[in-house]
Amino acid sequence: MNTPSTILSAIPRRLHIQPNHPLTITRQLIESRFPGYKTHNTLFPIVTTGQNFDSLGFPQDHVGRSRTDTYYINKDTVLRTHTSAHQADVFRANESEGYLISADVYRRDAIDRTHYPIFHQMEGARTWSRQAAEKTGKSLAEVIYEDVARIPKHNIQVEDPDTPFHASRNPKQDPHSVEEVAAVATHLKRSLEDVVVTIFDAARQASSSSDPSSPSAAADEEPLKMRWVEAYFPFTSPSWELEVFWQGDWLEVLGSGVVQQAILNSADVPDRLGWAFGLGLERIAMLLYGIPDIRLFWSTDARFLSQFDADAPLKRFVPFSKYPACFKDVSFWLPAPPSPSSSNSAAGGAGTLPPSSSSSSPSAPRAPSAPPSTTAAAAAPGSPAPASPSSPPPPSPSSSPTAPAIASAPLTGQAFHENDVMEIARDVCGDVVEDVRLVDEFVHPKSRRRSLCYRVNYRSLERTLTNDETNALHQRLEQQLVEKLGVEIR
Ligand code: FA5
Ligand code: MG
Repeated sequence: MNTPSTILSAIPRRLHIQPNHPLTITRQLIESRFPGYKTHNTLFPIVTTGQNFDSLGFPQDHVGRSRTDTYYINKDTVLRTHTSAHQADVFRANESEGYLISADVYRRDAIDRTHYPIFHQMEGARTWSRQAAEKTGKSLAEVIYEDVARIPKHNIQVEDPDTPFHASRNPKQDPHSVEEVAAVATHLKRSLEDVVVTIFDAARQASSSSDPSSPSAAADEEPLKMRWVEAYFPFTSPSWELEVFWQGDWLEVLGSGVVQQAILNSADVPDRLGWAFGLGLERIAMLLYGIPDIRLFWSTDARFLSQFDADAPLKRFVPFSKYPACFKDVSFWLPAPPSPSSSNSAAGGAGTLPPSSSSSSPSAPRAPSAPPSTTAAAAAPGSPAPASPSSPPPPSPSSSPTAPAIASAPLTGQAFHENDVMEIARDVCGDVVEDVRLVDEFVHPKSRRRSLCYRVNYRSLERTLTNDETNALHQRLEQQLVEKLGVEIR
């Protein structure tokens, strides 16, 4: 069990089904674009490792399974890290050709404006039956293209390099023909582009009808830009992510792909094939309303909640204030490796480099400050490695000679991982921590000890913090880092 009480106590909140909550309104708007799809909105968040990982083809040594990334309840059960945990069960129930699952998901992850340890995903899938197609006398691809023609058209230019196959990362699955994959991919991409276009149209309409002097009205007049980027997931091939240009950078909104036939076969629906996606509901709601910070979704402040009404025309979010930020640095020495004889090797020991969030985070790119190349390379919760269209997948962590970093450490609980700092910050400071980032690292030339410096940005969304208050929080944070991680404050 590595799940803090702050996380457990948030489980009953279920923001995505609260009436008039922006996540609920966003969910319903997306659901309206998938008529006939069966919706599941109350699936229980504690699942088995079988559901979350095994059923989806995650290898045993996959970093997504580690305690640094995932909240365990006990050794066989976790807080689901993604809605894909329910794929196999819902495919097996075989109640409809398409389904949508919306749910709270849990991850130990970075802290910034677009990442939060609990967030909400919507999973969608659409499959077609080969037998049913045969009976029509048409090819399966033809049947799928007829369905493509029913998706509303848009005239937005979408960047799509359209390189579906990659020999090792995204091979064509044997049972599928090239034409079938192209048809499934087209249906998938048009369906999801339609979602984003719908969101942007709604946002634009809301802006133009709101007070023109309000800052959020003008802020998002940018034309919509989106692009498809090759991705990797153990449970789809080929796979893509969709990114949207937002506030100066590319924001990843979803992962998707052609469902691994093995999953459908073991769910007793071998006759079916199709696509699946998983999107971040907060990310979409941020685009829709112009909500600037993911912490706001958890606010119980009436100045936030009163701005959303499912029955009224959509209005852009009007930030109710911007309180001052307070930056404080914490520098510490990482603990020495457990045994002195192992100090000549950094591999796997405490005190090795923390992985950068773009290479280890099970999630999306760090906020819009990251360059596009890293945003495109972010790994999936399930991906063993960032996928970049030009490079082969890196070797598995245990065999990598060049990256003896933390991702490869055996899970003894002693190895330092950046996510531990993030979690302690959340635990001590709650939602008044806006952002935590590594700003410096240093290796002592003689002792070879490694020191890290993190910059913590304190800012409440609801009030001005006093100096005494931030000082006290920062001191507690330092204490907890010492107690829980064994570091030495510099
Ligand atoms: C997944 O979770 C896959 N299960 C998606 C999928 C489903 C792929 C079905 C293929 C088929 P990923 O880790 O990229 O992928 O997360 C999906 C989306 O969740 C991201 O694109 C992003 O929009 C959102 N997301 C990820 N991490 C966070 C976070 N910490 N806070 C808020 N949103 C997040
Ligand atoms: Mg991703």
